[in-house]
Amino acid sequence: GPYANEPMRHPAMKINSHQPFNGEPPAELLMESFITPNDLFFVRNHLPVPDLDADSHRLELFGPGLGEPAGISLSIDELKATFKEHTVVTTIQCAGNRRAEMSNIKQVNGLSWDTTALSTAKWTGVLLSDVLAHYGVTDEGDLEHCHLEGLDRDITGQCYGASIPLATALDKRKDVLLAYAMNDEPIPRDHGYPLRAIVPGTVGARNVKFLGRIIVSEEEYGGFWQQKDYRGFPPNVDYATEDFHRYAGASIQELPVQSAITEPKGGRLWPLEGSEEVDVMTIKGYAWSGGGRNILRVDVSLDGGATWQEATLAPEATAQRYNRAWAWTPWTLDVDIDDNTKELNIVCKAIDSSYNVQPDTIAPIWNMRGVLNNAWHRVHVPINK
Ligand code: MTE
Ligand code: MO
Repeated sequence: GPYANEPMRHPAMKINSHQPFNGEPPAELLMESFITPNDLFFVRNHLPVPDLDADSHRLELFGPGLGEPAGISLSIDELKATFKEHTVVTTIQCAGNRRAEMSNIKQVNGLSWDTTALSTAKWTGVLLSDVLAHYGVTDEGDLEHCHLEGLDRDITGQCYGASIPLATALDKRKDVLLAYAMNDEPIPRDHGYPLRAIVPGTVGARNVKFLGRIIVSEEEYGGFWQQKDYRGFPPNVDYATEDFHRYAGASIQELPVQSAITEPKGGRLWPLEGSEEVDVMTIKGYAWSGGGRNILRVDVSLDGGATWQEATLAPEATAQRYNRAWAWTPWTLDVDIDDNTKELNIVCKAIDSSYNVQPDTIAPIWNMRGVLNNAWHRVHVPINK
């Protein structure tokens, strides 16, 4: 069948679907390093993983300026030979990250991701802005969109594809990459071998893997995942009232500010059996915002949001340039646990460089697709000392 030739996966991945393969790493392993090892990077596939070859791979470009109507065709070696190499450390987050919590409010449609449908890698490739500038592509006139098409296909031949604003593609400070390496290795098959679009600060869905075609256009990409999925819906629209034509909200591009607690785990007695340290709890988590917006602060509450303390932010994160903070911000907070503490209601919320804040509850941002859950993350931890 179509899934006969899938790559090997790390046995620790929590599998949300087998065919296509979708998995997220255990939170404790994910938080062990700023850069996620390739085999622990979450995987979100809509289709079977194609069997491609870097040596014979061609990237085709179409649209005004790009050799219309025949287009331009480039090998990966030609890309490397013609354009300057560029490296970006960026976090990719799926729009469905933290969907499981949203489905507790009311049923949603989609994979049940916990808090780790995001990962961080160092990507190397060439800047899409350099490639487009080389051929004289500008966003003058009515050109507004840049389509990115993958070479993974369903049984009817339909491929995965998406589009980003042409303004994003053209802006060299947005660091959009045509990447051929992930953490200094050829990109693993699950993550887009041999070529992938990296669109920092933008929802995972637009970071098109197995990249085969780029089309500059007046129109947004017409494919299913651009038109019918990865769009926002209001909380009053559910599958009973759904009308895609009327309610097709704008496509999701740059993501909102996000944070989550990764340790301790909610509902599990603390300290864990066999722990030596019973007086200090180290709370760990991550924060991240779209559009390159830096994380200015992470506030943590132990009492459900009544009082707050400031978490310590990872230095690799705070060193990122202003509004080019493509990578996440891991954070920690050590708290003293005295013998009278019977439980903690831990909450976190992050503030980004636009002073955007996270909504305190999920219900007002509930949507039938279960995307964009960035409400305060809450874990209840019973204490047993
Ligand atoms: N690109 C292709 N060609 N096919 C896909 O299924 N999934 C998208 C995006 N790019 C997808 C794709 C989605 S929804 C996400 S969240 C990211 O890839 C996930 O990237 P990863 O699997 O490397 O974590
Ligand atoms: Mo996604």
